[in-house]
Amino acid sequence: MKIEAITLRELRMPLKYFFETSFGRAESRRVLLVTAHCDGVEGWAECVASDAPFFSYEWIETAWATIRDFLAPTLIGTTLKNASDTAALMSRIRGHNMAKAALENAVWDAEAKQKQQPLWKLLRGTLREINCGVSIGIQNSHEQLLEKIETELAAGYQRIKVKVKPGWDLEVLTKIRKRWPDILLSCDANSAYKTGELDRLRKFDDFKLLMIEQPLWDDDILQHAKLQRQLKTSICLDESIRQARDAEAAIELGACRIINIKVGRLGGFSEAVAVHNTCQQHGIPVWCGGMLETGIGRAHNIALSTLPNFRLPGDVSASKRYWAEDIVDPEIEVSPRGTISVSDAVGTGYQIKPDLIQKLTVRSETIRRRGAAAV
Ligand code: OSB
Ligand code: MG
Repeated sequence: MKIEAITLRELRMPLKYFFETSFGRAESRRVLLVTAHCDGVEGWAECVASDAPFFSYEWIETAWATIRDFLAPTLIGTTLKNASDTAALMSRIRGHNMAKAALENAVWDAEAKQKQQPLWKLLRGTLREINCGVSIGIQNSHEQLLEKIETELAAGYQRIKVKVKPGWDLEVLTKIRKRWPDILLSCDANSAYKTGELDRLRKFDDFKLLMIEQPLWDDDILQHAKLQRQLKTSICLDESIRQARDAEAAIELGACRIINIKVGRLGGFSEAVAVHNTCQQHGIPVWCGGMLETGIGRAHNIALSTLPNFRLPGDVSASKRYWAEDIVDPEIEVSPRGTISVSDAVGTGYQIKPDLIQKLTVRSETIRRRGAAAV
């Protein structure tokens, strides 16, 4: 498989409803799409870097520049046996996992199309139906959050995750549990707490949560291990796990009992599979996280979620929760049982909509063998 060129596109897409985490509110997304042109086949992927460096240091501009100036040039002109070979070629560039993931995943998509196989099979998935939960942001009022939860439960979602931060936590969780004593419920702090807040964090044990996701610093493992010993509630790590070695360290230190796998945060499908396998060997269940993706990233999350250790419902939910019109056909739909059935079609089973993508594109650039050329 020869990589001939890489196209970058930035789209602007308004979110149907704002999404607020402990680090701020998003009303729209700048979406970075990557196309790998390989032997007449086009592989597509989405870079999950956000509009601002809050979730991690990466954001749209660093991803674009790093792909254009460093990552794409290491791949263009090379002939690969498998998509997973891209990871070694890009390893000289330190960090920038979301940028790397977009390239690697675009090549996986191309490989699946070239081999006329479903992507999930190429990834050695086994599950034919994946279990879905939702992540619900911080709202303007407690009542608004309760209403949202009611809507999502009625739609069939199997697990509700709410975002928390100091001041939007114990009181609202009390109200949720009072109304729904038995639902599968978890929370995500996105690093909003410090070790000095142990008394507050211990109160989370009253809510029978499936997990508390990333309570402490985004780059920490040791303090999470100390905290896990003080809590009954299972800690799940998201931001802290950037590669399989981090998962190994976290498991060995007892920093978490569950791990969230995000293919963008981990630098691509091959490292995501490695984290999955490490967790499986140690009896740690994983689930697939989300980054407010369009259908392109969402379709990749679905393929990954077919691996057997994805034992908990993921943040993989329907297109219509985020977008007035998604950029794939069919849109991602969730059954009334809160599941997505995985297609046997070649690639992801979701086709891109070129006209809509063209309409939403605000800039694009194709990188070829000799330097970059604007399109
Ligand atoms: O921490 O899981 C997170 C969205 C943006 C950044 C970080 C996170 C999230 C979510 C949304 O929780 C999950 C989704 O895509 O539905
Ligand atoms: Mg998270």
